[in-house]
Amino acid sequence: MLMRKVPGFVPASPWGLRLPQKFLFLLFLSGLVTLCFGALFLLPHSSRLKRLFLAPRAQHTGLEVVAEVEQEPPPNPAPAAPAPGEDHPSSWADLPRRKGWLRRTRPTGPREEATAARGNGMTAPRPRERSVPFSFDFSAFRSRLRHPVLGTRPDESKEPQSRVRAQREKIKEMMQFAWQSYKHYAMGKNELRPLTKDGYEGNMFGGLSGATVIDSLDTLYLMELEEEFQEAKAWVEESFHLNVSGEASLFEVNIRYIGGLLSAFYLTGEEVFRIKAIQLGEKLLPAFNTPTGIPKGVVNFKSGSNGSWGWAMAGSSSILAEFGSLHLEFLHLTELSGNPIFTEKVRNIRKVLRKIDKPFGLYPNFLSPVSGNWVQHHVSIGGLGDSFYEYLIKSWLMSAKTDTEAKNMYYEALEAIETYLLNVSPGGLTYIAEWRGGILDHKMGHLACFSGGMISLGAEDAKEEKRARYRELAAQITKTCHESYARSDTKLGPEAFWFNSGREAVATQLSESYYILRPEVVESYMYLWRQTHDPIYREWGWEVVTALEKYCRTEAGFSGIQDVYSSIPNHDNKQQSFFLAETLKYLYLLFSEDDVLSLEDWVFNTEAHPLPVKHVDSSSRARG
Ligand code: DMJ
Repeated sequence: MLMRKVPGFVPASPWGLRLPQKFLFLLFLSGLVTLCFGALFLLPHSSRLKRLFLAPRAQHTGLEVVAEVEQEPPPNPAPAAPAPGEDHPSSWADLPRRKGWLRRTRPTGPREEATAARGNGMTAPRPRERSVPFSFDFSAFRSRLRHPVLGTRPDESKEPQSRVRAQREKIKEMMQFAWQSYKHYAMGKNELRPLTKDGYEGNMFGGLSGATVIDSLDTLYLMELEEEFQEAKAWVEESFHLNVSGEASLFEVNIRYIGGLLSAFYLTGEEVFRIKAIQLGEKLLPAFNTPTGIPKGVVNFKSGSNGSWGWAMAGSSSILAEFGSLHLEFLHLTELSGNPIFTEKVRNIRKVLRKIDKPFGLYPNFLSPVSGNWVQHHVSIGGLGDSFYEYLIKSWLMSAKTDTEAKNMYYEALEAIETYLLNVSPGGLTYIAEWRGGILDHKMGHLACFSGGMISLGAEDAKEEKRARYRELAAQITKTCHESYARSDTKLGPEAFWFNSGREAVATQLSESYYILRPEVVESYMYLWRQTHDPIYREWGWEVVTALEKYCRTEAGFSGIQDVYSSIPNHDNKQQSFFLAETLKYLYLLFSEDDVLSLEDWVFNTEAHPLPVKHVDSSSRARG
């Protein structure tokens, strides 16, 4: 309709509305718009609309680790309550809370990360918080190291071609061969099968792949195998996926994957390793959902449920060596993520173990995660118990000698072991037996041979009157383990050896006569060498190198053997990932200077992945 201009009338709008009508219409319109936008935020399931209307956040392919900062921290932020007996209040986990920080990790990438963050006890975002990227100050960390990571290397052109250098080069060549064989035939699989020339996944890793890649990273770095290191790193960047859905061993994933990634990060500062370690750490958290907080041994990556090994006391128990070997890695996960949850989990394990009655001061191997009671009184410093003791002394060392709770637990346990398990055979060999409710099994497993190194490592901080005793004990146990090698035809040691009926340090049945490329004996040689510089340890180490070359090297990699007492090797067709992580690394270090991965700066996790000591003193020289 055409509106004509009529005198005396207030002009109407082009649509023929008068001013009051126009005002009312605009009021109605703006109300409508407000209502629509409000609905975007208030109605459920509005996330799709939000994505349409709101500016997208930066896209990340991985997990962005964020710290949520309280803009107005409470006036007196309460310090974290120390665990009973804990007298190191400035431990790592306290730090975030003392500063009034609440931190969490926020998944922003693929579905795998979203799944990882669910059900792990992390707190929801709080109002008045903003997100900032959590960053770890890598250069400050490096400046606190007391020694260059790879030592003060002499000018090689001036260094004479020494025997020890040639020995080191030989071990490097073995690593290169082991890696290249794996890469050629099994890249991305967990382990290489050198006889069938293919890969093997196993059933311990919940569908994760590339155990050998992750386990090899730091050894390749240490040996300066630059090209091989880059191959391994590229695989982690491109092909190491965490969206897996199998059942995994908490222990194995922790020591191999998380340990390997943490070390790779601390050695290189490459973010990919830090991010993946944290993501994987989060995937393990459901294992701790038990009445006591003692984790179960198995975690289902898909459902987030947990379980115990069927063989562990009819599925009712968690295993000492498994739940007792998380402390080092979990403290570093907190350090690198800012998320205190990792430290809280392992601190709780400590608390349970501290409180519980220990028969004669000993720690049995099986504990119920439901009741928190021991399930059976089997004590061993070998399989099922071993790395629990190792992590006590290493927690003390890694804390720059502030974690006195760990120190006390370690020396108390060692006293009990000395009193009840230690024996000397009629032939004069010192060994640590196994204890079954008071009855001794006079045997040692290959796994127990790490204890020579551990006791040597801890000798210095023992009570004055015990130091010499522990040094001697470490040397004697290591000598016994050497005997188990020397008494075989291959000069490699069996899986278990006995001290019975006049036969000493030998396996008594074929089922215990195999050698699967394990590291524990050379591990002890390395620690004893660093402590004593007695050339015998290098001699013994070289015997192992020679035997490995002769009996375990095949056309396509190294393999375990089924009977160390047969000089015609029957290979088991498996190049274990710990051979690259541990055996070759410890051998290489045995023939290196003491300041290469110096024990003043690093502790090795139970898979030989170096983790840095938490130096608080920043006055030391900055080194790289
Ligand atoms: C490795 O995975 C670790 O050393 C673990 O603590 C025990 N078993 C193997 C090596 O033998």
